Order: sequence, then structure tokens, then C-alpha cells
Amino acid sequence: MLVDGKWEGDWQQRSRTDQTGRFIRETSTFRHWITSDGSAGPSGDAGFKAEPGRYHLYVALNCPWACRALIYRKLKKLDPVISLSITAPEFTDQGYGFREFEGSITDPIHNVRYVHELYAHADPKFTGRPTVPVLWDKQNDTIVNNESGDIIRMFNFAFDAFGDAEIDYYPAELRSEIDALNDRVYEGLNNGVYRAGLASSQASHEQAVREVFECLDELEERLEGQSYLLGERITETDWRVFVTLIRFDIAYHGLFKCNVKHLLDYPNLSRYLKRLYDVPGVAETVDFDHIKRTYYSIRKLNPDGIMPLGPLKIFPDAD
Ligand SMILES: N[C@@H](CCC(=O)N[C@@H](CS)C(=O)NCC(=O)O)C(=O)O
Repeated sequence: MLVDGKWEGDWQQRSRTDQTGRFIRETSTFRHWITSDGSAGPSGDAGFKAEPGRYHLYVALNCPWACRALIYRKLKKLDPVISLSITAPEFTDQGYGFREFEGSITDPIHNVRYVHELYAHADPKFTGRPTVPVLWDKQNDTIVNNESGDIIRMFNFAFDAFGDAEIDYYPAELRSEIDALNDRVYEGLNNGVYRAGLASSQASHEQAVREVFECLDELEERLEGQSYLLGERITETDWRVFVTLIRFDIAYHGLFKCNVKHLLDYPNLSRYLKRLYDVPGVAETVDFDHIKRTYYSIRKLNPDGIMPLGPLKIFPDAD
């Protein structure tokens, strides 16, 4: 992690569990908000106006949080407006880094080697775990925001003068339902798989795995007779769920030991997964090779770095 802007220790060895062995997620610390006119958003300071070419997104393709932002950038047609860097598909001793690799894009702004250098650049006194996604402001030379939940909301609205204003994944009439279901799937699924995989005690692992499968059971039932989680239109919650489901059989079933069932054992969920994957543009944000390589590079969980051959099948056979 960074301590006062300097990298300390070995990323792989850092423990992030409490005394009971429960995984603790880092809190996002940069919370400025881009708005269409540069006024202050729900958090952070004013002065971050939506402008083409001004902002840069840093992602890792294994990371479900970062890939939420990547999906929005693609579907809201913001790729010509917001430039992109993609980390190399492994965790190094200093966390995520950049190098030439198929599907990766190095950093054109500061040419940094590691993501932590971006944090130290933005805040020379930064202490904490640097994470992706990072949304960078080239004009003020700083991080706008490193919380995917905020970034997708900004991408949904702030750049409508430049992207596809027709698409709205957070429509006013569904907001309270979306917010409630987001909380449920964050705890049970998005963060649930991490609590299962990175637990350091048997009890906290088992508890998390049970919660993951309870959540999947609930979602399976909810999808009975409807195409998406809130009916017939795609909402923000679907993209939040999609990014975890698409990694489930590849990474969470094996490496994170969420192996009570495969996702393919859920007929509604696996058809739903394919339906979302088939939305034009989405497949371009999913790189199965990066997902597998990066997760299986977590040495604490896979000391010899052995990569599994499977799964051979992610999606159900066509009906
Ligand atoms: N709250 C953040 C979470 C992001 C996050 O935890 N990203 C992971 C990758 S999946 C990360 O960068 N981990 C690096 C580390 O923990 O050292 C968000 O949703 O944007």
C-alpha cells in the first residue's frame, strides 16, 4: 500500500481482513463529480466540467468495478470523448501496473509503471490501497474519482452533449428500486464473492459463500418471466450484476471457492448473462484471458501461479 505517497511492502502479502478473518474493502477517497456545466455534483468540489478529451479512465480488465465504468463508456458512446488505459493482466509486487501486452494500453499521460504512482501524483501524502477504476482529469492533473458507483452515474448523465443521450440506465421512476437492489447485490454478490475468496478464516468464508448463493437464488427467481432485474428495460443494476456474473465460473467458482454451484446451473441467470453480453459493444469490454490471468496471479490464493484450463463453456446452449 501507499504510506505518505510512498509504496511500502509487497502487494501480495498485504492482509486486508479483520480479526475474525472477514475481508475489508478499501474506501474510495477521491469523490469529485463531473457535471455538464462544471457545477458541484452530489460529492466533491465544483470545477469538473464534462468536456471531450479532458478525462482519462484507467481500468483493469479483470476488475468488475472498473469494467462497470468501461461498459458505460462504451454504451454511452463515450470512447471518442474519454481516453483509456488498461493495466497488464497481473498483480505485481506493487499491485496493478502497465506494460506492453495484448489487450493492455499503457499510460499516455505520465507514462507511469504502476497505478499507485497515479495516486501519489494526485496526492503526494496519499495513504491507502490504490485501486481501479481511476478517472483522471488531464486539465487539473489529478484524480476526479475512484469509485465506480459514482463514475457510472456521471457517465450516465454528464456527457450527454457528446455521447448517446437516449440511453438512461438510472431513470427517475426506477431510482428507489435500483438503489435498493444495488445495496442487496453489492453485499450478497459483488462484494460477497470477494468476502468469500479473500476471507482468512473458515467461518467468514462459509458465511460469505452462503450469502453469495442466497443472492444468486433470489436473482434467479426474480428473472422468472422477465428479461432484466427490474422488468423489460436494462438498468444500472443489471450492469452491476453482469460484471460479477461474467467472472463467476472463470474466477469466483474456482479461485474464490464459490463452488456450491456453477453459474451455468442457473438457467435464468445464465440466459440473462448471455442477453447482456450480446448487447452491442459489451463483448468488447470482456477479456476472458485478462480476467483469468489477473485473478490467478493472486499469489496468496495461488502460490505457484498455475492457470486452470477451463471452464470451456460460459454461456448456455442457444434455446
Ligand atoms: N470501491 C471501488 C472498489 C475498486 C476495487 O476494489 N478494485 C480492485 C480490483 S477488482 C483493486 O483495484 N484492487 C487493488 C488492491 O486492492 O490492491 C469501486 O467500486 O470503484
